[in-house]
Amino acid sequence: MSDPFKPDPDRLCLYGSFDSANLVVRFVLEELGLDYRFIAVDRAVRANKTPEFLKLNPQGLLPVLADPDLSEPVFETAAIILYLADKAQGLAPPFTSPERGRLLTWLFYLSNTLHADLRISFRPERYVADEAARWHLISGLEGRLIQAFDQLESAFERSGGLYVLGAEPSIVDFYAATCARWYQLYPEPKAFNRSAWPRLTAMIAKLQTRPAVIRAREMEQIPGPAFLDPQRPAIDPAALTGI
Ligand SMILES: N[C@@H](CCC(=O)N[C@@H](CS)C(=O)NCC(=O)O)C(=O)O
Repeated sequence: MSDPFKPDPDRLCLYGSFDSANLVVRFVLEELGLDYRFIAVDRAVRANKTPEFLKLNPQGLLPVLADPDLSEPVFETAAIILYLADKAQGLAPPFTSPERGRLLTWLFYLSNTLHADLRISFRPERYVADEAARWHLISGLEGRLIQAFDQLESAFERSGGLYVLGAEPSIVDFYAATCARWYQLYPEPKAFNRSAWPRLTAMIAKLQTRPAVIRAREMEQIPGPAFLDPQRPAIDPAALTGI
């Protein structure tokens, strides 16, 4: 049988399922104007746990990016978006820039802290079997998520511009905005505290009007605004066979 996840020999391939972490990568690909193929991985039938997919990412997680220029696929959202920014020379200051440290700090903060805690809040049963104990985990996490947005807000305060690095958006802004999206939607709807996080609110409100963001969210079957008062995707199952 042919391998449904075989990478293209001459094109970037993004593997994902709608509104999963691949959404961040999609925003970045669209914003950078890179040509790529989206390969849908149907999590409902655990396609991400098949031997073919595990060859791409042994964790069985999305997203994965395959690039014919690389010896193996890249996984981990932060690694992929940093790779793309460097490849296309956009959305991240170069290695020699004084701003590079700031970009790395907040990129790794998002990946290791905010995104990691959000993932636990989405699927607490994977971490704690006991239901009563799970409640304690969830309420502890809620405090940590609020602290993470507080930290981000202070980074935006210090930036002197709308975005974390100042006047122009970077991969960090796309990642932070998508975390804000997921926070409001999963595991159940909740409000984004606009008065506690006014700079973040202004940033995500502006970012969601960018043509690349609108294109990407439409491709991911997401109606309405991407980041502020977002909606869950209206998934067309036919779209899961690949785009
Ligand atoms: N640290 C990983 C997390 C990726 C992740 O959690 N992906 C989710 C989708 S948002 C996934 O593939 N879940 C499938 C599963 O848990 O089986 C990254 O940043 O790429």
